[in-house]
Amino acid sequence: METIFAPGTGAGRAAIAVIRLSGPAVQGLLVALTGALPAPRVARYVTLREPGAGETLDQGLVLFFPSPQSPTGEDYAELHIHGGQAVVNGVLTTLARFPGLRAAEPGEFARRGFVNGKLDLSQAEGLADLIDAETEAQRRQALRIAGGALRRRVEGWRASVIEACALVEAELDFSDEADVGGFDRGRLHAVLAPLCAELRAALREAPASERLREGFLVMIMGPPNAGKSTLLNALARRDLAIVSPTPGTTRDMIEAHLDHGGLPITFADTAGLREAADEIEKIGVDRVLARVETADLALWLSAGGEAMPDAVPDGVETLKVSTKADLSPPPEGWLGVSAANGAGLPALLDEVARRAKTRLGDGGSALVSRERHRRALTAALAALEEARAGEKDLEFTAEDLRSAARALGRIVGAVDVEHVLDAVFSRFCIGK
Ligand SMILES: Nc1nc2c(ncn2[C@@H]2O[C@H](COP(=O)(O)OP(=O)(O)OP(=O)(O)O)[C@@H](O)[C@H]2O)c(=O)[nH]1
Ligand SMILES: [Mg+2]
Repeated sequence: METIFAPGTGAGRAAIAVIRLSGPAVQGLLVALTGALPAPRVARYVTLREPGAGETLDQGLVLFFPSPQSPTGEDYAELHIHGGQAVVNGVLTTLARFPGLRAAEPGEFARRGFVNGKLDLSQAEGLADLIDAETEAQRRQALRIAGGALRRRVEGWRASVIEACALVEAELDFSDEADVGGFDRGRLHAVLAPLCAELRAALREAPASERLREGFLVMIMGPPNAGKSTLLNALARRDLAIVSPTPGTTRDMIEAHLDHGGLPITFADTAGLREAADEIEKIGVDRVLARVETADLALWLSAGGEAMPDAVPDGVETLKVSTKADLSPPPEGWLGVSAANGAGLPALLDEVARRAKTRLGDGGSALVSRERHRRALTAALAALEEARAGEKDLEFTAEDLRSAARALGRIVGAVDVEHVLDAVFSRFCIGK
């Protein structure tokens, strides 16, 4: 096993940087760098010297966690050094020259922790989300999952499936063929019915939790010159999009990510909808129409009460917003806003937030926050429903139950396999 190292802190100017190390060469390296092996789990202030040459690299704290009580389960150390780019580079260069050491791949520390049973796959994913969390509700959800909330539920479900499987397999093992028809399906049903209900309930919450990870997407749409870009800038309180009296100014989608009361809301400014004047504008308009299908809400902006064109797909939730309220009052049924004097903006934000909250929840009870989890749960539920229906021979029922257990095992990484692990851990940042 090679020993890996990577900065655990981000690049750029900072007071301190933390370099993480994990693997069998850690002890030898610490002696070579600092002159002695520090006591486990006690911070020690040391001078780091280049092994051999003896040149001083930096002074800082060193922490040593012997295997197996470490984040990776291996011998593990952290060097807390000065955060200057040259200091960090100097230490990294020295580490790379040390025999048996190499730079870590993205997610490799977490992966070693997973392999050594320090955390399961769902917790590793929760940790990755925690690092990416931008708002309070996202943080709450990620922390629950990193803390093992999903793992505990999935393990409970898996235990019930295995119990049901044992019932069926005992029947298959100990009865002769003729008796099998007499198997008491009632007991099986008693285990499976509540289990299916729980899986169904967890799946019902999945769309909200997945949306919370990704954010609530609001498309700002309308005819050219309606004031879409001006509204985006006013909401973001920054000059993100170009504003001009020329119709057809915006072509690309421009997004602003807002944290509104802990909810992640993305507003996207778009090209004005009309018969496009040129090829580039047409591409812009096509993109809007394609993207709006995945949006949670469309704001239809117009200064003169123009209706939404038929080209906009049905089924998209919309809110009619009358712009430039400083110039003329909104028509009946429209929410009036003025980016010029700020009128109506708080009401608009409140209305968007109200809808976002309904759609996203607050992360407090969420479990199934990823498509990977949702697919596995859906597969498990389908297999359990088959088993519960009891229309097939017991051999098939046993196979259905085994396949449900496998599907659940995939969520926590108890079964399967390298390609899932590669996919999950490669999306982590380096040093995680
Ligand atoms: N009086 C007034 N003028 C506004 C308001 N909002 C936007 N405008 C003006 O309307 C014009 C068009 O604004 P934009 O925000 O560029 O409009 P748009 O909908 O993004 O236009 P396209 O990108 O061309 O589709 C600009 O001259 C803005 O200054 C408002 O609330 N009040
Ligand atoms: Mg614009």
